[in-house]
Amino acid sequence: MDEETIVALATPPGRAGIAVIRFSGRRSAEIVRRIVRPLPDRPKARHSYHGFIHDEGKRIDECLAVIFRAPSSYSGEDMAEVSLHASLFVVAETLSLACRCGARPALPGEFTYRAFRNGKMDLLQAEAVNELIQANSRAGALMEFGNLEGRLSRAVAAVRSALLNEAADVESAIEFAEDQHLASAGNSALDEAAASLDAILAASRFSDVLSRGLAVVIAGRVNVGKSSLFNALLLQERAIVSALPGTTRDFIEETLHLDGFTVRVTDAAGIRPVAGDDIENQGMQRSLDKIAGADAVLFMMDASQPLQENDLEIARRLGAKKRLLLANKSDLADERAVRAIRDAFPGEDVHLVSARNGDNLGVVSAFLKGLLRDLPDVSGMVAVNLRQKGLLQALREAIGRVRDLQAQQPAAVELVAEEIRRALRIIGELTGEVGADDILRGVFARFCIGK
Ligand SMILES: Nc1nc2c(ncn2[C@@H]2O[C@H](COP(=O)(O)OP(=O)(O)OP(=O)(O)O)[C@@H](O)[C@H]2O)c(=O)[nH]1
Ligand SMILES: [Mg+2]
Repeated sequence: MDEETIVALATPPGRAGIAVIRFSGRRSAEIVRRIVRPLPDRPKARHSYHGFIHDEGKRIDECLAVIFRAPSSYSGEDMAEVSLHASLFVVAETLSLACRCGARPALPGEFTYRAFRNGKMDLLQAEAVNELIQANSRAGALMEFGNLEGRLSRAVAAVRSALLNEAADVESAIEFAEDQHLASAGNSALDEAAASLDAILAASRFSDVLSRGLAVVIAGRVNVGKSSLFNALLLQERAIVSALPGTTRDFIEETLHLDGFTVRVTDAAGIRPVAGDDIENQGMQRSLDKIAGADAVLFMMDASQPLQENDLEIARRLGAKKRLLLANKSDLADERAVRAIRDAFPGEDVHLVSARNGDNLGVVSAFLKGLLRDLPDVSGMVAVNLRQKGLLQALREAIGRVRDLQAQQPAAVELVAEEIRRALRIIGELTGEVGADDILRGVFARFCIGK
């Protein structure tokens, strides 16, 4: 398959200043020379040539072309990049022209897959390319770039070398029947490996938050002003606000960027015990689901009206979620209502705000920033995705079994050797050295086309 030359748009489809069309494979330069003129017979590598895209003798756009020669390219193969105007029509025409000249449209992730096959990067680094593109926070992006530069690969390589050393000792113990030697051998390297895996796994909880962003839901009974707060946070009239209870029927989700993090804010349908109709009921169920999946809740009550049993019922449903208590409509605040709210939440701060006027809404951004500050400093952490996490856990367990078996008297050397081989196989799966094709396909299918 690597014999074929592939082509794809590497920039997002749409109208923009420029678009980049990328080629990989032996015929890259030849195909580009047929499309882009003038180009010399043997273009210099990594040199930017100015020219025009020609379709059957007609110039259709002006462009810059760069040729790369194997192995000094992203994929490790001969490659080319053509930058042209990001016009939907010119890009489509250039791609079809490239295909008529012998290129084939690339599959998702195929450029990176080739880089992996050609040894430019291991599977962990290839995955980091995609995770970096998808990262939803500055910190997450930095962690992924760390992996692209080999941070996770190096951590795994250290575990591998500890295992290989151990394997050598075990083999010689088997050969010379020296059980004692094995049992007494210091195993600090394996213990260090286990500790480093523990640290990576402990941090993986946070890499999850970093990659998907922090999820925050605005919850409360109908008509308290949830959508008004949502709009105020987004600085736009996104959700419909009205005096009619039950205005918001489905949830609306938007993202905010705060201190380099993505916060996904959800405006949920108001929750009330006897719902107006089936649509509203479904909306309420979705609200409850959203609350269950949230990292924190902005719980809103109405300072202008007596506290209702329903308010308390919803508060109970929040369980142990991190929450900010808001008493909205401070401009119409009723003293007794506010006192009742405060009494209902002893030991917790209740903030009087006005979503409509913007009064005191600073407490909301302070709360969100507080949540982000609670995240640990990630600069020293290693990002892991779900696939990697499962394998790292299995690896950690295998090392635990090795240590347990070694502690037995007499040490079960054959079993230890078997367990070490198992651990090494897991490492091979992590880095992609042993990989069933479907695992590889699954990993690269998550990429976008052109990467
Ligand atoms: N006086 C005053 N009215 C407000 C304030 N915030 C919201 N309102 C009004 O309260 C009514 C309900 O506001 P929404 O934001 O639609 O309330 P909601 O909680 O999203 O309502 P549902 O979607 O029906 O659950 C509207 O008439 C708003 O203008 C406020 O701070 N002060
Ligand atoms: Mg609403």
